[in-house]
Amino acid sequence: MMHELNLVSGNRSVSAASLTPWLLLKQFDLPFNEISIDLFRDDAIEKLGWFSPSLKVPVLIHHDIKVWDAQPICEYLNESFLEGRGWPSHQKKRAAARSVCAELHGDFHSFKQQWPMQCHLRLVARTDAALDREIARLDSIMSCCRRKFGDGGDYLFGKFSIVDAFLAPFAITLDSHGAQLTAPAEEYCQLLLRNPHVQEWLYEAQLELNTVRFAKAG
Ligand SMILES: N[C@@H](CCC(=O)N[C@@H](CS)C(=O)NCC(=O)O)C(=O)O
Repeated sequence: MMHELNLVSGNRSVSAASLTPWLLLKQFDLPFNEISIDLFRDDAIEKLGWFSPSLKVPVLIHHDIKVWDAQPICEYLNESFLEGRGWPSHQKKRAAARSVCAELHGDFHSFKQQWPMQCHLRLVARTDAALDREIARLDSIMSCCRRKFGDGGDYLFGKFSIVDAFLAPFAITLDSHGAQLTAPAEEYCQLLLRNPHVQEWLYEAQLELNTVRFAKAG
């Protein structure tokens, strides 16, 4: 069926940025078509060029409107389809949720560079001082926000919000590397990993990896 929202996304196994808006769409039950680009193929750049001004995914296409980059895509969905429900309703929580999202999106350079998301791979938890600091900051974001703002539900600010969609790829990666977290942070990561849509993403990532392995073996 054709829907008015189209999400251009990358591979399930590696495209952390695609997971965020995909999870928001799924969690809020917004129907959408998905255009998947295999970033490992030689023609990826050509295909990205058809859809994406930045030559990166994700891109959201809504009629003649194009939004690229996970953060503005989530904002666009929030204002156009969710009547603000993408963020916590309480102003204090909303301010903190927006700040955490900006930090997750713009910072954590060592984490993103040294531990890129690779679903289903069990990886060695090698770190350096910069990465250790960023893991500690992630832990403190998760445990402090749960403690201070987590009333009304099990997600970071109680009910599911955009910030949880941003933390999902971090949770997958922390888990893949067996990172040692405090109990509240670990509990929150495991909740994200058990989310049925995250499970669906991980299942499809596994299928994708099996297809690659099968093709290589053949
Ligand atoms: N800040 C951007 C990052 C987008 C990004 O880095 N996308 C990667 C995939 S996760 C990409 O499209 N890479 C293009 C390539 O590998 O050719 C966002 O959040 O949307």
